[in-house]
Amino acid sequence: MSTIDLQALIPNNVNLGENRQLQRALEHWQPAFMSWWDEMGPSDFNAKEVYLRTAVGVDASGWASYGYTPMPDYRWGIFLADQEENRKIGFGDHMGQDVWQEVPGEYRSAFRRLIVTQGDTEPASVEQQRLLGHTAPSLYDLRNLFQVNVEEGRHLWAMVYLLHAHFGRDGREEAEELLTRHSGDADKPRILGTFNEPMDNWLSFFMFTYFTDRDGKFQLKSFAESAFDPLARTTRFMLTEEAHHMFVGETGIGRVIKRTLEVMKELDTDNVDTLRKAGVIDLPTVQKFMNFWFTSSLDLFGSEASSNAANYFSNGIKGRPDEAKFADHVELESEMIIQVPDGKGGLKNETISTRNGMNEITRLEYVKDCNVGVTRWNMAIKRAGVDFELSLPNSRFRRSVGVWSAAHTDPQGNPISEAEFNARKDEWLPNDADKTFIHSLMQRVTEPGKMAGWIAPPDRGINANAVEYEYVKL
Ligand code: BYC
Repeated sequence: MSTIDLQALIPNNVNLGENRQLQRALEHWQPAFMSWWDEMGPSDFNAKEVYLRTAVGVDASGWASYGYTPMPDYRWGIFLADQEENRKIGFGDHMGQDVWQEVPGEYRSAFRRLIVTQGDTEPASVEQQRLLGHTAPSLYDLRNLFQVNVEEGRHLWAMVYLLHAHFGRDGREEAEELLTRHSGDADKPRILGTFNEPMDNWLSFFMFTYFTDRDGKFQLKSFAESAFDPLARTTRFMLTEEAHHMFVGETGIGRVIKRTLEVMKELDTDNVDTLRKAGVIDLPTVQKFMNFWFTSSLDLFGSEASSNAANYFSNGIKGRPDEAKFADHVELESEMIIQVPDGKGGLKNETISTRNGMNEITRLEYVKDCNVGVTRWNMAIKRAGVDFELSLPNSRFRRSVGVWSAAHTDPQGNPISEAEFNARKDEWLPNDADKTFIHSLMQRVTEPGKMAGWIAPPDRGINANAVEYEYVKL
């Protein structure tokens, strides 16, 4: 087991104290991170005590401690999952060889690019969520928002550690750049599309933590297979924290639906205007927000056919999530079929090499996982006797990256003209009226245990505390 130094300026289990140069470089980056947190992190809550979980180790049975902390005092640390003895590369052309403790020169720029892309999303999400604290529907939700925020900050630390420890001067420069690009900035935006989308309401926050954090889960799982062992160990531990973020999304959407169903029953109606007047979010609007955030997150997997993805796989840089469950870990000759536009307003099958299709394989796994929550929400709707079913749109719908980015389809994935898409998009995606309505609901609730009218209370509190617990001392 690795030794954990919690007293150090930067808590860590990587023996940072024994590498003075690296320690100094990271201690130099730390004040820049703190300034970024002050300027771009949760607005106006830095002095408040928040009931937070802090990572203090990597032992599955007890890796976190809970207590009140002002967010700037959160102990952002560097934690890697324990090293596996004799770990071998599990896929690609180097299959069966020893994993690497240092980055091979020929793959340096690919690794750097991927670690920077991953690192960029972490602070981006904190920036997107910066103002949400002002309209939290309860103290419980406010605390969960801040928990997610500090942990995304820790995930940034995780990537910055790799950049500093393994990429020399250009790694240090990239680490600085991670604090200078900003979500939605016209001149220096974040790298990936979804992380520049504005997020000014809690329905979007729950959709983001359900759909976009789940992309994080699948990308981190792919890195957890990497032949570069420090990256694999770093991401394996990040996945432990990530689970709570998706829980926030799944239960958040579930509670919105539950509250709507209660009011539908009380008023005996499914009329959208009546429900909106009663202050709850009608199910068609939930569907529209789902359509938006799900499709945006689909783009994060990259193009269906990607030579980048093939190289990452062949070279052992990035595997498939849960690589062990696939039968063939080399995929040298194998092929798969994807659907592409036929150029005549329809679609056709195209055969590509499996290696080129790695992004699509990961995306398909992701869609399956997204459907688990949808099934659960639909069960609640059915139990309430309401005739409505939520569904994920087809993965050809509203794509900005990949083979479908130049085409238009309806949510079922049938190709349609651009004119038809534009004429009907208000039925499928949040329109101005929907957004204005959702905004009108965003009123802050600060009394412990009380919830805004549009969301049901959670089934239980955090860490065996009551829902009424004072999760943030305002
Ligand atoms: N937006 O060959 P392709 C998370 C670019 S979320 C804008 O298909 P590739 C989190 C692409 O960079 C997980 N651009 O791409 C969640 C490439 O550009 P260049 C984040 C995009 O390389 C919530 C070009 O299009 N982690 O952790 O096969 C809160 C051609 O694309 C987008 C990662 O993403 C896009 N959506 O695959 C907090 C893992 N998609 O080089 C955190 C690291 C693609 O031609 N990244 N492009 O200029 C990767 O593994 C890969 O870069 C991608 C793309 C899977 C994203």
